[in-house]
Amino acid sequence: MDGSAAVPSVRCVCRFNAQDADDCSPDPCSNGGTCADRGTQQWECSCPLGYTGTACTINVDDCLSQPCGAHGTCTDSGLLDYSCVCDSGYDGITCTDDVDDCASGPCSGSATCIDTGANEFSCTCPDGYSGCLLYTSDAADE
Ligand SMILES: [Ca+2]
Ligand SMILES: [Ca+2]
Ligand SMILES: [Ca+2]
Repeated sequence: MDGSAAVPSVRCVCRFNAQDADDCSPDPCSNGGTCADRGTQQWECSCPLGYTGTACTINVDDCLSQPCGAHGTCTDSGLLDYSCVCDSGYDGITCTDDVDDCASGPCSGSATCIDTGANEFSCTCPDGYSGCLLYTSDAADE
């Protein structure tokens, strides 16, 4: 005789709350982001282009990729847009165009102008001429 009463077999079945709350209601995503419920108090926003952050509240810095290059200053101008202010001597949407410093005809009539860089040009005299050079970029304002 072992003295013990028969112990009923007990099985405890634990369950997670099957009714996991909908973490997308109310919608935590801003600016048109799409919410996905990822479990218990977890959610994920898929942000539209131009926005980032866990709730899509951050306006992406459109200057991060340095779209204005080495010769421009970029300003984020809103959603998926930026503007470039070019350094002196450069032009174009992305400031990659070296301004033609000979366009204004800075050399005297018989001299040939050569654009030598940003805000730089030089005038060369044709063979046989001397003293034709009237202006240089040093003398010209700008
Ligand atoms: Ca949930
Ligand atoms: Ca932006
Ligand atoms: Ca130039």
